[in-house]
Amino acid sequence: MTSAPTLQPKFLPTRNQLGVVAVGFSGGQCKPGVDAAPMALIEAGLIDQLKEELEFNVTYDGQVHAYTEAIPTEDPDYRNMKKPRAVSAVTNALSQQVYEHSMAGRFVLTLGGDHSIAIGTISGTAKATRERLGRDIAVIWVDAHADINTPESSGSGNIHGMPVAFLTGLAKEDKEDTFGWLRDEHRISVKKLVYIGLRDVDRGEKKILRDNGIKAFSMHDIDRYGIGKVMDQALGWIGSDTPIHLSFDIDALDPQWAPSTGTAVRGGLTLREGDFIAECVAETGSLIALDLVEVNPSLETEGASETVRAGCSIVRCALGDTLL
Ligand SMILES: [Mn+2]
Repeated sequence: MTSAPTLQPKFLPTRNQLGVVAVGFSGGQCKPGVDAAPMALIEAGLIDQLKEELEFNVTYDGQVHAYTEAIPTEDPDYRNMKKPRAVSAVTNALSQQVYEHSMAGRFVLTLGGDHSIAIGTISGTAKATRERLGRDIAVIWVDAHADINTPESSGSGNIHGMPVAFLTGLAKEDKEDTFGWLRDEHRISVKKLVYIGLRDVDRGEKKILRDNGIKAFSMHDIDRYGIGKVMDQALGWIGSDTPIHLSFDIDALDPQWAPSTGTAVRGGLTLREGDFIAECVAETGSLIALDLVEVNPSLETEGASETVRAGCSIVRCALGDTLL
């Protein structure tokens, strides 16, 4: 297919060290099946492609983590959150795994799982990057949704709609067993957060985005400027000297390309626009971690393999695959 990427990463000691974490967790929302995504992506050949075509040296423990031992039997709603202790415990454990890969100088690829897991992945790279490089990370959040509800502003109580609020500190933690483990070293600044692909944002979230001056490129911006200019602006906002964590929700893509996902919204990115975002971020040489979340192979029979295929393509593009 293509030759191995030639880009030299700026914030990793070597080009080709990759840590993979497979997270089979669906407790941040209500639909079962998203926990099967890592295995579907791996069975579609993703890790083999990364090894063979992109020449990555992969560190992967061979397990899809469900963290069943960390999930409490009793988990009543708390401050409107559903399964708060389960999501807190899982993301805490995941944060440590991602931190260890990142401290070892590996690019960290996390295969979700629902988007609540980003509380674990981003907190892990934020902490490791502060310790390893003394630097704050930037986050590019590609999604139909802003996922920035606080427990109080959320209508559903599903925590996969809240990860950005916890990561930025906009949602306050007040108990040790419900995200009380999140410390300043785990957090990200609202100034270093950029959204791309938004089109289903709650009223309360719009206010949060406005009040905090958060940079967001909706589908309207993509229609107006085209994805090329939007990426120039998004990456310009972050600057060329900041490590980037890319958190990619497959529902950013239009359901035409990725129908098998829990909260599909029409009017989304084309397959190429999704790949292009990943290619542009890869070209910066600043990317240190990637999440691919919300692929749910059980929701569609025919659309599932297409959705998995789209997910694999985005991961390959973010890891340096190019068309020529
Ligand atoms: Mn999301």
